[in-house]
Amino acid sequence: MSLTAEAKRGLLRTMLRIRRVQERIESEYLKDEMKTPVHLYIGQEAIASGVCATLRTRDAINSNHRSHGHYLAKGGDLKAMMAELFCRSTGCSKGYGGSMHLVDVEHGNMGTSAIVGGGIPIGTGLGLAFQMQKLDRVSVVFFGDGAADEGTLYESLNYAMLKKLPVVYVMENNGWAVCSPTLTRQCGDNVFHKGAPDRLFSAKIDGNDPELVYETTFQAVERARKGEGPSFIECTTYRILGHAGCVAQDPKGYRDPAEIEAWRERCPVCAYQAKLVSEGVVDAQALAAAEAEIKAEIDAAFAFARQSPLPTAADLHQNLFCE
Ligand SMILES: Cc1ncc(C[n+]2csc(CCOP(=O)(O)OP(=O)(O)O)c2C)c(N)n1
Repeated sequence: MSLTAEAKRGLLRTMLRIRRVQERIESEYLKDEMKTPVHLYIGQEAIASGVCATLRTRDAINSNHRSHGHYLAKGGDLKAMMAELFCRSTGCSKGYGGSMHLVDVEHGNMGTSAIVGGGIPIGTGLGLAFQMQKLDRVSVVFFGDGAADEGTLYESLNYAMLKKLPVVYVMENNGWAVCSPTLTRQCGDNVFHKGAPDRLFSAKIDGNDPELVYETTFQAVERARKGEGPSFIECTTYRILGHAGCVAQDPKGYRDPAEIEAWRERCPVCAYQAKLVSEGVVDAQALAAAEAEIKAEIDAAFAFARQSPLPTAADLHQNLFCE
């Protein structure tokens, strides 16, 4: 499955847009206008971009606390996302959810859970619903290596394999869960790396390579659409910034600065940009135009969020579920 030049430009544009949005949030966070914790996605952009480029609007994704990249790559509206971070009633969750609860059902952003591992059974259930309703839709679940320590993954995978559900499990192994490195929590390679030829397609790939992420996910999604069951894709990557908040708020000290520097040098956005320039797929003029467009979009989204009304006290009684 080789990508066209247009598809490659699309991948780069998605990655660049996510990166610039994250940088702007980071730079404005200490103003304390966004009354929500934020978990930034800088360094992991190739995963959301590569995976979501294989999906149709009606396909579903389920994600976690670090969800800005997933939401945007799946077609979520930036204005509604920023309004949500500013806790405004125009937000994608009407200001009830904040950064960790982005929803946009129209584009298949079915929800995000701040409970680590919580989205995995929900995404599995969506796959079951699609199968039972005979819908040609695929469910993708994004989760971190920390969530892979949770029992929900194993229960969900077992059930998805048993029922051959159209679910793609995307584990983003960024090396850390808050301050704990992966290898102090997991004994080497996960058992699912071996897969099971007739029940589970499994791959461990470089999550900083957007084309590899695209190609691998494409296979998994095709398989799901044909009724051949679930897939497990582990993408190795790195969280460049702190676990939550902006740089100034990161406790530091738990990671070797040399490790961070080495991964900064492998920045997926810079590397892909350089690759596409060397292939003649983009040039400096096109890149400058994309940067200008993205900046204008971000300016407009921040202005929209700031000008939007806060929810009112009466809104507290809306959207409640009670029998
Ligand atoms: C069930 C549960 N346990 C603990 C937490 C606290 N917590 C929030 S994020 C996080 C780390 C998650 O790590 P990972 O899944 O690797 O995602 P990453 O933050 O690295 O993207 C933890 C432990 C939580 N929210 N839910």
